[in-house]
Order: sequence, then structure tokens, then C-alpha cells
Amino acid sequence: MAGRLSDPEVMLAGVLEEDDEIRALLVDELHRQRSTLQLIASENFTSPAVLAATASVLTNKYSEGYPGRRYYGGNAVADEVEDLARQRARQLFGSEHANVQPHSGASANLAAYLALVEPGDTICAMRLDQGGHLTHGSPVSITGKLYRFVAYGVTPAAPDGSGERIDLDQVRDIARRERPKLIVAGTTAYSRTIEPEPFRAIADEVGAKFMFDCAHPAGLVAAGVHPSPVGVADVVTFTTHKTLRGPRGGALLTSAENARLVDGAVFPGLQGGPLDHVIAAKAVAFREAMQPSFKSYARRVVANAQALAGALTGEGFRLVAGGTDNHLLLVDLRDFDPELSGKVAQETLDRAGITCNRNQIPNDPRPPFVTSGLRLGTAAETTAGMGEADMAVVAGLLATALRRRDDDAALRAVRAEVRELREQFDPYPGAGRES
Ligand code: DSN
Repeated sequence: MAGRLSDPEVMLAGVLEEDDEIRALLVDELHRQRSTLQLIASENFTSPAVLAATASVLTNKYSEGYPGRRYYGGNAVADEVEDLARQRARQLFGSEHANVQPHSGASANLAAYLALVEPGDTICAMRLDQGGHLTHGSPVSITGKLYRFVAYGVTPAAPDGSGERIDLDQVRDIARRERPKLIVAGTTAYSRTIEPEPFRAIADEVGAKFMFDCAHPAGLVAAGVHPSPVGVADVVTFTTHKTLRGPRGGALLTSAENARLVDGAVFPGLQGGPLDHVIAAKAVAFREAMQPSFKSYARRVVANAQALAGALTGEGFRLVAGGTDNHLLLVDLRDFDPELSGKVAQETLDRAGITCNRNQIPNDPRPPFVTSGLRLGTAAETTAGMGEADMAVVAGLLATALRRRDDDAALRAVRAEVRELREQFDPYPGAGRES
């Protein structure tokens, strides 16, 4: 086998040689990622080192428990890996304690609830259709069935873009009226900075605990580009695969005082054996995020999002909250074309090689499966090397595709331009090009 294990070409073309079907599909996916634009706000391109750790022999190990207290033998290496991952997470975020075992952000959030409140307790969190997350109490999520959620949203839209901000007066009013045991901050479709302190003050006023779901801005927080909730919230949850650019997974940060409670909620409360290979990859990503180059990456992610926002506004789109402070934008399609739903826009853009997701906008008149919005993010394409000037090109291609959505030839032409642009910014330049 030629090459280094960290080379995706080796992983795809060499190691999987005997499984033609899966190998072909993985090569197809690599081809899709490098020939189309990746604008899903919760995605990124991990480094080959993160890919290598995720593909390592640690996937063979069972390690229920924590370092030094496992329920299986043979965990000397797994202990060191998890200790290193926890130590790096603590260092990166300046936290007293880290738990790196959650399989996902949803697991991390559920573990935080298990640690901080009892089933049936009241929790105050942001409504999904206002920018929150399924695990913030949606009735279709287990969280909405186990706990009594009372929801806050954003302020009304304003012509000058100053509206659609988290409505802290509403949070305070709800908290005073409902006396929740826990207040949750954190979003999946909110483009502005979230300051943790006002939530802390409201939680303290009503005797509630405070959890911050930092899944989306984790990389921006780690880089110091966004305010850190660590030390302000009782528990911070985050995912490692969005702006943080690590493997798919979750994690929690808390004080030394809450460490046992949080660890017990993750295991044995919620999960069995941890994914040791993913924990190794998280450790790799935490180290990468400590490098000076990651700070500059995070700044470029925001600059690119702002450049994309400016260019899309120029194309006639309205942006929810008037623009962005972070890695994502929420586009209200109605000004651009009242007939165009998020679903049709997403499907059209897929045909044009522009990958993104439809998303409800605050007070969306269309149902969640249809929507009037698109969510776009710059974390992945910034990793690939795109800059602010490229964002203007991206906005133009996106607008052309949506304007000419009934014209197959026009969409094919956009797709060809997308591919040409995309190929200038290969996230995996060493990988094979057999497809
Ligand atoms: N599904 C993630 C996102 O796209 O934001 C949140 O879990």
C-alpha cells in the first residue's frame, strides 16, 4: 500500500480495494464534495489527520466508563487518548472539565438535561422555527416529551435589519412567569452574536440553571472570535464537526463541581461504550483549533459570511436579522421571488451544484417541510480556501440558478461554472481523481 494512512487517496482507493461497492460510493462522495459548493452551515471539511484518526483501529475497542475506571480490560491506550482529548478540550475552551464521549450534539444536550433537571421540569429554550434546535423541546423530540418546555423567540423583523434578534425581554418575562429550572441559549439558524451574560442574569434572577448549546459557533468561540459561554453557563454543549472542523460528534464543558453529575449523565445515564476512534479524532481537532492558523480561519469564515450577505442583498434577497456576525446566513426568499419556496430553491440549487438546506424563517407562513428560507454557511468553503471575492461569485451563481430555475440549460451552465470555481479550491488535493 503506497502513501500515508492520512492520505484520503489511500483510504479510498487502497484500503477499500476489496469492497468495490462501498469504495465506489465513497469515491463518488469525495467527487461530490470537491465538484459542488458546500454551503450547509453545519458542515465542514476535516483535515486528513482527523479522517485518519476516525478511520483508526480504536473503532475496535470497548471502553465503557472513564479513564482509570473502565468496565473492560485493555484500555491503557484508550485512557490516554481520552485523557488527551479532555485535556485539550479544557485548554482550548478554558474549562475546568470536559466530557468528550457524546456521540452527537443531540446526545450532549440530552445529557445536559439529565444532569441539570428532572423529567417533568420546566425548561425555557428557543423555539425551533425561530432558530432553535429540535432538542430544545420540539414536541417531536424526546426532549419535548420528557420535559415541559416554554419557548422564546426573536423580536419582530424591522426594515432597517435591527429586528429578528433574540428577544431577551421575552426570555425574562417567560422566566419570571414560568420559573423554569433551566434556561437554554443556543441556536441552529441564528446569524447574530449570542452574549451569554444576559441569559445568566435572567437565570440567576429566577433561580434557574443555565445551559449554552454552542454547537454552531464552537469554532468561532474556540478562536476567540465570538464570546465564550464557558464559566458563564453551568453546562456548555457543543458539536465537534461544524465550525470546529473536527469529526462528527458532541462534547460537554462544565465546572469541576458539576463534573461527576455531567459524566454520570453521559455514561451510564445515556450512552454505553464511547466511540474511541472519534474521541481520538476530536483530540486531533482540538489541537488543530489551538494553532494560530485556526484563529485566522475563524476570522475569514465570518468575513466570508459577511461578504456573501452583502452580495446576496445586492441580488435582491432579504437576510433575516439584516446580515450576519457568524458563519451563517438565513435568507428570506420572499422578496427575491414570492413564489419561490425554500424546498424548490434547495432542489434547484442541488441541480446547479450548490449544496445548502431549506430552513424556516421566523414566523414562516410555509410549513417546515416547505419553508420560505435558505440557510447558508461559509465554514466549509473557507476551509477549502475561498475568500471574500469568491463569495460575490457564489452569490451571483446562486441568484442566476434561482432566477432561471425552469431553464435546464441555464442550470447546467451554472453547474459548470460552479465546478470550475470549486476545482480551484480542492479540500483534499492529495486524493485520487479516478471518478
Ligand atoms: N442538524 C444540525 C444543523 O444543521 O444545524 C443541528 O443539529
